[in-house]
Amino acid sequence: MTKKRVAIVFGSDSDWPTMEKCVKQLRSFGENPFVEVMSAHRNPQRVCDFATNAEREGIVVIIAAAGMSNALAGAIAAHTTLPVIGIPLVSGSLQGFDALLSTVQMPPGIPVATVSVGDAGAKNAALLAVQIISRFDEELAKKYRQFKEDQALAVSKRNDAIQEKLG
Ligand code: RP5
Repeated sequence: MTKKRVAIVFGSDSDWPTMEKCVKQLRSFGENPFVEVMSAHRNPQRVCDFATNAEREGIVVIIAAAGMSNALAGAIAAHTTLPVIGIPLVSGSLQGFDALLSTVQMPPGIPVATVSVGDAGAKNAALLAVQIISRFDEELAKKYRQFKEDQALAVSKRNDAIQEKLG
């Protein structure tokens, strides 16, 4: 396992079923992420301390996820110069639409790279973090190229199965 270059933080332990997928995807590339539950609304001081110190601790990319009114990604971006990837999570009566808007609609000057809502976003956030780190880690870049090739092959195999059914 490599040193912790990616931090994955999320607003509640209730987000874990989705965020576990993000952790697993990163681990599949040999990354060993820092993981912590923290909430911009419920324990804001911890969020501020984490974001302020992350770069000094060796973190390169921060993935921040929350449901409902997702302030986590934006609050972290306010306190760091590291790239922040935001995942809007499905939670509450609006099922992630609220989190999507609050994550993606950052004011100019404070970017948050927002990925899809929910499980797809959790997976894509991990892949995006890998792509960023790959720019200065050739071993990781090789793994990512392989991942893309495997994915393309899987699609082609699925197409073969459909073509067979068609006769
Ligand atoms: C958000 O509120 C969390 O990220 C979670 O998605 C949602 C509900 O949190 P809990 O009430 O389940 O702790 O801040």
